[in-house]
Amino acid sequence: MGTPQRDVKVNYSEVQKDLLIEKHCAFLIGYGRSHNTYEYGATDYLRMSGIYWLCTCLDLLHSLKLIDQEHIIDYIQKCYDKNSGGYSPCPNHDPHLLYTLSAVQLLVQLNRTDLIDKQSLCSYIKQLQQDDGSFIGDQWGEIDTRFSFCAVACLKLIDSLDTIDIDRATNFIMSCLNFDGGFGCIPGAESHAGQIYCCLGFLSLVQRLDNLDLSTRNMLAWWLCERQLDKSGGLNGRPEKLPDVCYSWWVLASLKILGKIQWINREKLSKFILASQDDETGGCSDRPGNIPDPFHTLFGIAGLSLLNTYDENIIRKVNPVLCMPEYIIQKLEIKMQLL
Ligand code: GRG
Repeated sequence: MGTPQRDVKVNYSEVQKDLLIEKHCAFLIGYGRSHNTYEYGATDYLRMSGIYWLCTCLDLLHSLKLIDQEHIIDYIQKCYDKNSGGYSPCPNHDPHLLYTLSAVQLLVQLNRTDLIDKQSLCSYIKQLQQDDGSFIGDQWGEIDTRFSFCAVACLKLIDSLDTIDIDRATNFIMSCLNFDGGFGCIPGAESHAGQIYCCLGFLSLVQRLDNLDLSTRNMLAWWLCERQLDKSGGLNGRPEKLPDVCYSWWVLASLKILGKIQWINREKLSKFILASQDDETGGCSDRPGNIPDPFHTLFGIAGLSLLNTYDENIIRKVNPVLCMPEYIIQKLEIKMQLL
């Protein structure tokens, strides 16, 4: 008998089994409007990404038309820092690669790429690349494979990948590969499903997945499918951690890139995501019974999209690398590598 897994107990005979589309849309729209709550004030530092989670989820649910798009475009413009060429999470904060990607994704999604100053954006991203190929997120110098992903995702969306040194950037990503087949945030750091998504997404966007040999791909896919917990059916982000709905995205998208999504028990995971919906307020939380938020709502719905649990008329197909509706990626003819 193996070591017991850390897991949560879900009473599947009592939890929600239907997808609460209308409630989720109302939850997301309401979240964007509740400006005088404590949560709103306390989340300034990530607002641009919050708007991306909210809009992408609404778009996947065929409901982007329900929000005031002009208001969002106006907000993004206020977060543009013309001195650097990057975007900040909210006005008067410093620009950062994380929020620059969210801003670019939003402008692409809202069909307003005409507002992007491509040249300044490219030079902003270029000056964040270090000699070892890694990227710092902003002027304060933190290095993380998340930022490598953000850099290439932004550049890919504006068709300017040749701005940076791809060979060196790829070498840095490969230097973060661990003995277990996973990737961490810097060389030698513990494998984590979120970082694995960033590194595989990076390799997919620059079409260098061939850097991973067959045995590494299989070991990594095995590590990823071991994230599914027997009892709850939810996924965790690394061994000995509790399941969390957001890993339905980071793990599944990684498996999709590796061509191994069928290694997950689809039915059990769908049930876990549905059980994490709040049937009073709408929205999904990290695990059943907790408080919902737009982050877990997007990654729950996007996970269901990857699992093909629902027809495309209900949940649109999501692109597994950029986490944007597939119809947009196809319209832009953006090519990426999937195994
Ligand atoms: C376009 C979808 C998209 C993403 C942009 C920012 C980024 C690129 C990716 C983030 C990847 C990542 C690191 C996700 C993990 C997020 C998370 C829930 C971290 C929590 O980590 P811990 O250690 O939690 O607090 P665990 O679950 O390990 O206990």
